[in-house]
Amino acid sequence: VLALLLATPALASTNPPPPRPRGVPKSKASLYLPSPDGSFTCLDNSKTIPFSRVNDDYCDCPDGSDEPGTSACENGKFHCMNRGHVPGWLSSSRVGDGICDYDVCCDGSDEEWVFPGLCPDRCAEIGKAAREAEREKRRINAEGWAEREKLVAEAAQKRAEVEQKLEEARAKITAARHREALLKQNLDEILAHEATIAKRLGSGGAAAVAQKAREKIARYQNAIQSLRAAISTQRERTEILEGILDDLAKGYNPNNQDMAVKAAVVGWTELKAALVAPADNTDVSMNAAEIRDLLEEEDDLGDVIELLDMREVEEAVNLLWKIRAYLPDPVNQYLMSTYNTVKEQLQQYGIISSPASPSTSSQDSKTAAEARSAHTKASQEIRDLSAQIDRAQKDLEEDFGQDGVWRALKGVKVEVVVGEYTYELILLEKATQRSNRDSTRSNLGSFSRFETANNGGIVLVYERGAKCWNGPDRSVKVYIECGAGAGTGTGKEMEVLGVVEPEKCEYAMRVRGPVGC
Ligand code: MAN
Repeated sequence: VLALLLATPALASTNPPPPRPRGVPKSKASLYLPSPDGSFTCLDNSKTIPFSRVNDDYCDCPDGSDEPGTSACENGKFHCMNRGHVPGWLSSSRVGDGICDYDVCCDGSDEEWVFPGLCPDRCAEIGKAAREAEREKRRINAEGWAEREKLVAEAAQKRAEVEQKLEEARAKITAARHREALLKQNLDEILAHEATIAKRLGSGGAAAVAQKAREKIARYQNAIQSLRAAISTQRERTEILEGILDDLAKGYNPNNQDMAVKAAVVGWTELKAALVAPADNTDVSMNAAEIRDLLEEEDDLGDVIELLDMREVEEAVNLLWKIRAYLPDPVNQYLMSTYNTVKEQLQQYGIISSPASPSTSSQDSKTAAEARSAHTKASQEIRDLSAQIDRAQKDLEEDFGQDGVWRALKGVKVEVVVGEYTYELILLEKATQRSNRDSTRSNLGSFSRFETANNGGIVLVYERGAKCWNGPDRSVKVYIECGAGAGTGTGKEMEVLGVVEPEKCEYAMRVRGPVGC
């Protein structure tokens, strides 16, 4: 017995291994050896049965392990070796049912024991095709990965551009805020200044100021009048004296040797030669002291003149409105109706524009209007820059997937015709279904998020599309697969492999592109 025991290992190495029950892989062969007492223990250790009941077409073990090669156990699994291809596991129900399950058991072993010859071994051919498909898949993957790198670089470039724009906008907004503050201050100063003038005109009474101006003008006129009279008297006197001197120069006797007369004649002759004849209309300078007094007098005339200078036609109208406050009612009514009629006619003929621009206060003078417009522009610039900053910040916070690669594809359009519809996918934005018959469009939803598919792939989820009649809002799940993409034009990076509608108004799309790698 001892010798026999010692010899056993040697025997085992030379003898062929004991036959495995049908449907058991080599890796589990040791579990299907009869025990010394000829029994078999279910693989879940729940039961021990006589070994003869393995593969007897009756299910004993709760885990189905006693029937690896028959269809007796519901939860059993049949192993096929598939030499020349990869081994497969077929669920027991498909064993010995008269159907060749080449998709799992290319060697036909699932039927061989019941229907010998029904399913000849096709593993050589199926294995070769599978290996070719695998090679093709790897090639597509490699291509996809290479393209993906380019997309990642493109996405990084785009991100850098957004960051730069953000930085620029931030720098600009600081300067713009400063400018806006200065323009606001300028506008406020102008408005305050004009308000003071208007108030002075208002409280003192425009009529009173006008009266003052009239009085002042009358005083100027009187002053000029009296100066003119004085000048005229002086001129007459001068003419008489010049006549006397001329007579003396012509009629005197030089032989008399009267030195006084001679000196007078010589002096006059020289002076006359040097004098320029006065123009008739020259107003000789006014009484300087009187004019200075008039100008230095403290009053509102300067303000009136300033105001009239500042305000052009419209402003003159504004002034008119202020004056209206001091006019008696009947005059006011007449003025109003005339004003309105003229205004309407002018508008009708397009001579003046009808509605006042909302940003300009109708009370603004030209200077104030310009200051207000400059300030409004500066405020608008701040709003624009602020919107730019918001957009850039939001963009930088957005989820663009791993390496931010999707940034390169946001907004890219991918289209495919399937049956009676054309499906249009705007990556990370929206999806549409268009009828090829009448071009009516259904909104299939807006991009809401990334999801991970069961196989680990990326899924784009589009939701809240047009409501389906008697159904949900339309939505699409886009399953992305790895590959270079073979589309053309925009979206050439992506290729739509198929669109289905597994549930009413719930669509599933398969798209291949580098972003799926
Ligand atoms: C349209 C399309 C279809 C959808 C039906 C539901 O015809 O959007 O895809 O199934 O509406 O009524």
